[in-house]
Amino acid sequence: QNGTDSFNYGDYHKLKEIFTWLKDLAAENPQLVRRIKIGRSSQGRALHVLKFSTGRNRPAIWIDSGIHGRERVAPAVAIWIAKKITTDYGIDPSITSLLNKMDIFMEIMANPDGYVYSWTTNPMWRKTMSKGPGTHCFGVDANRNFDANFGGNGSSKAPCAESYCGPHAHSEPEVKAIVNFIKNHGNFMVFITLHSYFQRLLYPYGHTHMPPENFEELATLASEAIEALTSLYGTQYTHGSIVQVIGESSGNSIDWSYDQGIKYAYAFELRDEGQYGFKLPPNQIVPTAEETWLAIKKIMEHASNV
Ligand code: ING
Ligand code: ZN
Repeated sequence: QNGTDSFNYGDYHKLKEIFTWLKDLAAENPQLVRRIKIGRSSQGRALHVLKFSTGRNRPAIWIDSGIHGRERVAPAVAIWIAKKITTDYGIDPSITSLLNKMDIFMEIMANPDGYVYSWTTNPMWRKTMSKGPGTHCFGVDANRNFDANFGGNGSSKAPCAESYCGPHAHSEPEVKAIVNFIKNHGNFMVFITLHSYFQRLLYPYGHTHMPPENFEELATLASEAIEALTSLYGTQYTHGSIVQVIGESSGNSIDWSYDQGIKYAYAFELRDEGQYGFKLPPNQIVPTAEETWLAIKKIMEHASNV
């Protein structure tokens, strides 16, 4: 095989193929990319992070995808972006100067168990695959499991619910791995999480109607990011705080990361607006990735210049 060059970026892939791709990308770019294992899922699968770095002790950017099993386009977009970083470093002035100042960490498969279950058994599966006592239902909504008003409005305490927050904050090893990694690192400036769908760019808060301290800055930067995104194919996005746009949602990752001091915390809900929903046709993967990359670069550039 030809490693990551022969990978089909215009299609969805099983976990096994993605894990091979992760390994290949690091092996092909030893100067730039390292693969780090930050933990294991409930079912024992590795939680891998790709580290893009050209120096020591740098402030960092976090990008995760796949925290919800069925949102297949999110990891597909992240895979394209990771490859793009390796091909454009040294060529594209924006990513080159960024990587000369900051590191990028990408956790492409944040919920590998849920991803596998959505391939094998239930294409609409969102949650993790952890099992708790006293119920036949399984799985926790990892994006309600963070310690940010855990268990509050917009999450459910019922184990069978889609938005089940779990027995306690950070009960999910997938969540705990992110929390530990970010805390131990201590110098993340940007936290981006990729979801689908609805074409939205969201920022804190989801657990309170109180605006965060730099709300104006977050909103202005979001509109610039969207403008860049739309410029490519005309895809329309809306932006706003989570409470404004989708209502209360306690225990989510961007509220948690913002309260850790990461002042640029954003969630993308990628294409489309509902025509195909979670089953976005594969021929939209690369265009979605290309436009999203322009928005992500705007956010990273801003953070690197403050
Ligand atoms: N949407 C996200 C969800 O978890 C979100 C929206 C993102 C809420 C970030 C809070 C924080 O509900 C999807 N489709 O998962
Ligand atoms: Zn999601």
